[in-house]
Amino acid sequence: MTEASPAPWTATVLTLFPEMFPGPLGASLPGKALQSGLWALETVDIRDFARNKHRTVDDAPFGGGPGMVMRPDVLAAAIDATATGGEDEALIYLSPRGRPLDQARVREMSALRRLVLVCGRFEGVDERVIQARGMQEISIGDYVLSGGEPAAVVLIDACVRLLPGVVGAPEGLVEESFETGLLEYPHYTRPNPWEGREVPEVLLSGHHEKVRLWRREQAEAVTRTRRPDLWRRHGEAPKDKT
Ligand code: 4FV
Repeated sequence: MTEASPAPWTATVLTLFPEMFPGPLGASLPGKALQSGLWALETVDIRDFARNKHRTVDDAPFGGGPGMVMRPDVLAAAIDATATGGEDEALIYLSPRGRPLDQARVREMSALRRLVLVCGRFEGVDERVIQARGMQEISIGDYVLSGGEPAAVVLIDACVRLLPGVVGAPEGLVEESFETGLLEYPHYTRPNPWEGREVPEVLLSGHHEKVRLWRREQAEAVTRTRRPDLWRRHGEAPKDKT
């Protein structure tokens, strides 16, 4: 009697628009990995937990103001039917008020067993359910989306590509942007020249150490100019990390 293989890394999305999934996650790298069972995607329709015959999931904001707010009771019922609260599981609410998403956080979440992702709509969700259920708020950027679903797709895509067996060349994962705390060096391929533009000579030299050093200099230069915040953090990082 073969014991069942453990469930793969799973993303469970609580949304009012389950038809939005898998969407982009069903194509290319995440799509192939989904087909071959390297990860799993579940959707839960929050409206299935509405309590009245009109299946209402939102209501007017206390204190007045524009728009609507997602009801705490309906969302809590959906969360309670889905989340296990296990320590290898994270309950996340995507929101502009959240902690900015970065590669370190992505790495942590790709190492868990399961993510339960709550996608808000309207003006957002009632604050009490965020507190009562201990949701971790994560933001993908300082702008306002029409819903949390696109943010959930971004987060899941970033995690899935770090899962074992998903990317063909895992060595490529270690030297990419943010893994080294730096932005990535520039890339070139054929044709050379292109529109009269030459590829940097060193990349044609076959001298691996010279290439590695040039790429290093390029990564530092572009980080210094475009992301002084990252460059400062990089400067503070313990030397062996760099
Ligand atoms: C968002 C973000 C975001 C706010 C109101 C959904 C929208 C609507 N989520 N990073 N930026 N969410 O704009 O994660 O409910």
